[in-house]
Amino acid sequence: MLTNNQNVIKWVDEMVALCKPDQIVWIDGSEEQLNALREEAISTGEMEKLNEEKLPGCLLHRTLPNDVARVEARTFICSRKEEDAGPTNNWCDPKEMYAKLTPMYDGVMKGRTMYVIPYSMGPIGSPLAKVGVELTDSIYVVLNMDIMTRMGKQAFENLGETSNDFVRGLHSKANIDPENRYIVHFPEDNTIWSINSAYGGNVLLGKKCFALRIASYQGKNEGWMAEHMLILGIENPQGEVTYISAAFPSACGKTNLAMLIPPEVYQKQGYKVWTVGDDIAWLKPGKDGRLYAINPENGFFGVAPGTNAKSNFNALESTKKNTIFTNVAHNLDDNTVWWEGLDKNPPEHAVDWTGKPWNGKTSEEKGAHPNSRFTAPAINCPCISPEFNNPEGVPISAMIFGGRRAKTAPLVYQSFDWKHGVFVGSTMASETTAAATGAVGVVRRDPMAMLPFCGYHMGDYFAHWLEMGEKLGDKAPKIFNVNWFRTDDEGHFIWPGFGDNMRVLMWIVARCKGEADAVETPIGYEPKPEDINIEGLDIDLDTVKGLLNVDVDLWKEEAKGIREFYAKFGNKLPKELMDQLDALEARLAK
Ligand code: OXD
Ligand code: MN
Repeated sequence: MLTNNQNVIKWVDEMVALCKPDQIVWIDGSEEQLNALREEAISTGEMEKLNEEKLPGCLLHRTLPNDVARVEARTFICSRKEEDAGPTNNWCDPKEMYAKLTPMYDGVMKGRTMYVIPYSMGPIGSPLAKVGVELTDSIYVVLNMDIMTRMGKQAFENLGETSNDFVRGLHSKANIDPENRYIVHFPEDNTIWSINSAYGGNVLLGKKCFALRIASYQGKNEGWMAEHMLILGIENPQGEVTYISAAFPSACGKTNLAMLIPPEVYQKQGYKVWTVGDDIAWLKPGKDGRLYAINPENGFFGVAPGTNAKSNFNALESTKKNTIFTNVAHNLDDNTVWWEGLDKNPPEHAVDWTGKPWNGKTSEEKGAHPNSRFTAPAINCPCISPEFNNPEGVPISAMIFGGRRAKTAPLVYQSFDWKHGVFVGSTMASETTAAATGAVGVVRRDPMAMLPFCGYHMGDYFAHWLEMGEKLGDKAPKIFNVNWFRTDDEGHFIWPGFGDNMRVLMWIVARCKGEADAVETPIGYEPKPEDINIEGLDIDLDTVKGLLNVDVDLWKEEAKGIREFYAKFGNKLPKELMDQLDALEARLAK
């Protein structure tokens, strides 16, 4: 046992009595213990050791084909009152859910070892950090949690001997039975139960389950925010850094933006970009009244396909050592890994993500699953921020929302004020692409990119955003919306994206510093086209004008769509947001 905290000990005892493992191993986080677990996982075939020269310390793992992604349909928020979960979450009465799951956990770890993982979300000792304990029967989970969190004894030291403020996570692979797979949150009990999955997003309970679903609920009660946001810093040639956080729905390039490489025009002048986080931000007002953010995670759980030296050099570099690869192709020629979009040279002698022999030169099938992942330590990232471990976090000057919109949303606009910014975030949307199943071009609303991750009623969540704005007053970050994905009539992206997105961020930074003008439109403030720097790009000023165009007819349709969406929230929708919608419609009608 690594702690004298009776709350922890009592709960672990109860869960042991329920799951009946053969053995209990408390994870202290020492390299010695972790190495023994790596060896054990390699010896049983759970993990494969990769080329020690090319990928030192790296491991490969495959999950079952029925277990490759988060399962939103089987994810529950079990608050006591149904209305506290709201219309966007699956809900079940907590008593009923405990009664249903308890028999499934009964004896589930017979013949297995239970690992007790203490971890901190956020730097140890940070006033913004929180402790969790995950019980699991999976070595894969232990090794991933080691990368993604501050794991081990130190987390218990942070908790202290008497505190009860830790998140209780119980995970069992059980039989990886998709019919009995459950990812369940009991926000009022600080508890997460996950069963019958071994896929990262469902089982690394510190990430989406704790750091977003449970933490968003805690943040509402405790006066802070847990958001699905990347955090980056832009350093100017004078050495001043401006921090920005940004929320995009899954698969809209958060990791790419977080790690962007400045275009040459800015590099020449001495600008730098620093990554603080690529997925989750915890934000709290600091002593000076500004909003400070930490990245509660300690690594990146990134999507592998499409990651290459051009699309995201820094992410690729991050995966060169001490990384776990899940569901990518295994190159047997040199015992390395490959995924679609890595390079134009797929291996001929390989094993695909399902474990079958695979020839990348001739096969029609994909070598890596589209949701295959790398779990990479943040310290591997060449542009990791020097403030990454700062317990106080970094002050946020701007918050950005965005999604994939072919025509409606312009390249960038700024909200009129915080309230209007909350409106913009609450109406965030993406259009489905051909990559997803179902119809193309359908608008999916995903407020603040939190639709699958908000642990309580989204109407209350919007109200919490509005309250935070009241509290922050004129120190509140400025709120912007971006859209990298406008297309021309042939469906081609107009804006180059990737590193060139920095050109848009530079206008945002200038706005925060009061150094750039803006034009007022019915939807918000826009840059003058000439204020977007296009030096060295293949596009001209007219193209920028086009990218900034606000099509009033499309926006009238958009407003109708928002009204329909808002109806879902009933009387929990803050009146301020309905007022914002009315005001938008009035401006469009002028
Ligand atoms: C993720 C997601 O894995 O948002 O980060 O789905
Ligand atoms: Mn995410």
